[in-house]
Amino acid sequence: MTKTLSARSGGPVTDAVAPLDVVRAHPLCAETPTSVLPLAVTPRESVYVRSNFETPIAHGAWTLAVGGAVRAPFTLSLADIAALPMHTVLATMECAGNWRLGMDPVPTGEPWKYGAVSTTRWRGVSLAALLDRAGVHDDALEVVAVGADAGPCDDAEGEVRFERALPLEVARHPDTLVAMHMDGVPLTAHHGAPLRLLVPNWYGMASVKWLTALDVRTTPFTGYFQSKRYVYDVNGTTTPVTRALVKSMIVLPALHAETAADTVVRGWAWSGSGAIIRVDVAVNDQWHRATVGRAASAYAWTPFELSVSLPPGEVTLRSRATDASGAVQPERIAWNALGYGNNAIRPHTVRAVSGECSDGQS
Ligand SMILES: Nc1nc2c(c(=O)[nH]1)N[C@H]1C(S)=C(S)[C@@H](COP(=O)(O)O)O[C@H]1N2
Ligand SMILES: [Mo]
Repeated sequence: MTKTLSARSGGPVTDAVAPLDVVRAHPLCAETPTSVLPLAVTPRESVYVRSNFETPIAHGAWTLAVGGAVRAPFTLSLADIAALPMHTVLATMECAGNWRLGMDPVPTGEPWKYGAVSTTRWRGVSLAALLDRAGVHDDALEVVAVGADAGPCDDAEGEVRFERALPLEVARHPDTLVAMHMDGVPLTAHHGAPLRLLVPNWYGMASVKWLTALDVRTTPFTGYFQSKRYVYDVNGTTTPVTRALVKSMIVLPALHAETAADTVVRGWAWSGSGAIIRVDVAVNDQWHRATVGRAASAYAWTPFELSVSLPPGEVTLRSRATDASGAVQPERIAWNALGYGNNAIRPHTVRAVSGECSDGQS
């Protein structure tokens, strides 16, 4: 490969940050603001960002190398990739650390509230098509996606690169993309320009940004971001973080907002292990079955709503989603040291006011 890469250090964060809730500026970690969470498709500039290192800058032409346990390794330019058949996938993507702040005690790691989740359109080439062209060996197990970003990490020596393995059957799924576009325009730097993976149904860490290589392996990958991070660590026993756990989020009336007593509670539910088949909503501990709508795609969050008459004053709402695999959101999760996968039911308080003096859901 001809290019060399260096990390962007310091310097101003781009304009794209304004419509995000910044958790950390360097490297950029920023949530989708509460105000746009009611939208089915997240506005482009408000799609959450999670970067472990500064955004890498390419010197020279970007290339993607496909190799490892394959019959015919090859390297593609961006123009080569742009000439291949592409399709669009509308998908909800959530960071595995989303709602870490809701864990007790709060684990170390980025202090995410509930906005590290967005839904947007990704356009790219099927990873499967690239693997087929390379001719994957029969004994292959996984595909390691290599990012251009690297840097120092706690509990590791030297520079660590962002690399993650995907099981071969997930890598071969037709909607696992090597994406070039988000929401109809080329990827922005923060979202992985010029190339990234998009792995529907999996927590965000699988969707490797700034993709430079795909390395087919016959033995399990044990890199830093595979075995030391993005693992559920319960009393020292670790299991990898994979698919997004079933979850839901009330978005209207907004958290802490004043609302008319007669209102409609609305929200989103999603899961990486099956369609959402049921959502229940509690009003001060009294559970009701909500109406589940249609998701805009098989990988996008599903709307739910419940018409209610709230008692006046402070009201605690909760939502609980169930997916087709039978998975249900728990009241509490098993605490894990790195704070991943918090899909516990989250209390959502609002203030109900009766009749005329209300100004609705504003
Ligand atoms: N190369 C690289 N890819 C990466 C990351 C990273 O730090 N470096 N972060 C991952 C994590 S943890 C998440 S949640 C998603 C976030 O993608 P986004 O910033 O486009 O929302 O990117 C994933 N891909
Ligand atoms: Mo993440």
